[in-house]
Amino acid sequence: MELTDLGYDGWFEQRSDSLLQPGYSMARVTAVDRGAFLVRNQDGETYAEIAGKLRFTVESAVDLPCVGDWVCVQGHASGGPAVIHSVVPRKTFLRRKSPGKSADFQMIAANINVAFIVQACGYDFNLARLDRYLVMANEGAIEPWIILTKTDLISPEQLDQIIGQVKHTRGSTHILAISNTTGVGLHEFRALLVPGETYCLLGSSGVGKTTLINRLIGHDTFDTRSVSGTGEGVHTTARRQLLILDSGAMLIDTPGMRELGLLGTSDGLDDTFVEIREYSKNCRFANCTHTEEPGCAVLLAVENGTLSEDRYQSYLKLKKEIEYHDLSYVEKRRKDRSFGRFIKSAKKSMKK
Ligand SMILES: Nc1nc2c(ncn2[C@@H]2O[C@H](COP(=O)(O)OP(=O)(O)OP(=O)(O)O)[C@@H](O)[C@H]2O)c(=O)[nH]1
Ligand SMILES: [Mg+2]
Ligand SMILES: [Zn+2]
Repeated sequence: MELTDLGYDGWFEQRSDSLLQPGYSMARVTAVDRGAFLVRNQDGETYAEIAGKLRFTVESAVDLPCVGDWVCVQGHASGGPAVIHSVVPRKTFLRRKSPGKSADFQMIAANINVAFIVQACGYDFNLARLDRYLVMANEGAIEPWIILTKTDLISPEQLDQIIGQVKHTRGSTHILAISNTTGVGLHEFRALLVPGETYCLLGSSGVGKTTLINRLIGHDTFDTRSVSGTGEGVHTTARRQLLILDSGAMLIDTPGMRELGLLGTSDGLDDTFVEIREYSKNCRFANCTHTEEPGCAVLLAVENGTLSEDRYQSYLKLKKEIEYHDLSYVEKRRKDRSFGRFIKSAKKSMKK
């Protein structure tokens, strides 16, 4: 297996040249589990650790390797753990805000071509949550596909209705309905996967992400667990890992995300609500917030029914959330800096 089979190309080569030192080699991160890594290159897969220097110089957790990253390693063929010295810039990424008050981000995966946003028909299907994932994919420059699973649990009419709902309001997004149980749609799903490209499965716990992978591989390699009707249960998949299918396509399984109330910057928002961006060009004020301004073309579209109320509310909610987090991020940085200055001057006065 060559590096190109793992997705390495000129884009990464250009950006890794200056990072490679004698004795280093390129490898791709295939699994991350609480600070332990698996990396793979033409010589195979091995455990890896982060070099102390890398750990202590990163400014934020997002600068540490995540699954899908290209990294420069030392001692890949040594038999012991390889040492990761640097992370090559990411072509695309999936990230979210860290849970809790901190304004930092958490990387989910990097260098993904397509994100499969998985929702189970029935209890799990939720347009607002879908939008969150779409924003996340768009922000990271990743093409999203919506995969509806468990179609065997609903009637064909119900399925038509769900698909109609998605197409009507999120028209441009690709959608595929499957059942891991009956096998419907699996052939079409397989046909989407291109050798050498990387795909990521995203979605709540219990929607059937790992089951889908097991179906593709043809045997139950990875643990799955049944869930109650409401989807309540424990996470089955505990770590993020990249698998290489026989076809040569790569798939990243992720643990289900319980709460996705934590989005990144507003970059992804406009690309997700394209029609709102279009309407807003006709708002009277350039800085219109589309909430109360006179001459707001977005409000007008809601009023005359060309923009659905639910879509508009979804937009407002996500916009508010993103702005809140953006602000807290800027504030945090400012505080960090002034704290740094405080430490410095304290040290100086101690020396005196
Ligand atoms: N009826 C039906 N059940 C399914 C389908 N796909 C998966 N399941 C069942 O749903 C349960 C959860 O599936 P998993 O594959 O573990 O779900 P997951 O998305 O990987 O969950 P996490 O790893 O916790 O994020 C299992 O009991 C599966 O057998 C499907 O298409 N139809
Ligand atoms: Mg799973
Ligand atoms: Zn407006």
